[in-house]
Amino acid sequence: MAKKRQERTLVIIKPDALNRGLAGEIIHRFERKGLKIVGIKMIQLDDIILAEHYAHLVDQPFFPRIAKFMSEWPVIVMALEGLEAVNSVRLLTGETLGRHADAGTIRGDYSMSVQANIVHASDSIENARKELARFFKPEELFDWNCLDSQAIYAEGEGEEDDDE
Ligand code: IDP
Ligand code: MG
Repeated sequence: MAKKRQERTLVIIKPDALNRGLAGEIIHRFERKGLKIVGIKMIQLDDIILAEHYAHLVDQPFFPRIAKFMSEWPVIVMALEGLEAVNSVRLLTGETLGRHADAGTIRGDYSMSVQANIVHASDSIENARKELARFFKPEELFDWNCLDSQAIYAEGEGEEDDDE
């Protein structure tokens, strides 16, 4: 099997989570999993960045509602790092429609909605790279050595070919 590498991925804590006082719980879930926060800030999105970010949805009839929802309040953007972080964060996030998402996932535990579904998470390594560049300046992302990483991973994990 191919080498597993440290990846970075983008999470957006959406306005419904902020309005419901869930931001801390969401951040806590990612931290407890063992994902490393390498960037975090509050920003207000506008129509231009939302049209880019949701380019795959701009022609959908519900797009104006999403754009209004996502720009009416601030959001928290987060960059998370870990081995196979893109997939790991998607698994923690759960499927798009909150009321169908598996219990135990963030959307499954906190959302009943398709639009108000608590978080955005990048869906591929390529999109994570683009989305991180869209929302963070290089100097806002930090390379730091987390002391806990020796407990989170086995020695050498991710450095050698993994044949599981
Ligand atoms: P994802 O967030 O699970 O990756 P996408 O299909 O990329 O799902 O959609 C992006 C966001 O657009 C969703 O998280 C959701 O907030 C919103 N959205 C997707 N489909 C619908 C819909 O049918 N109605 C309203 N909002 C939607
Ligand atoms: Mg998506």
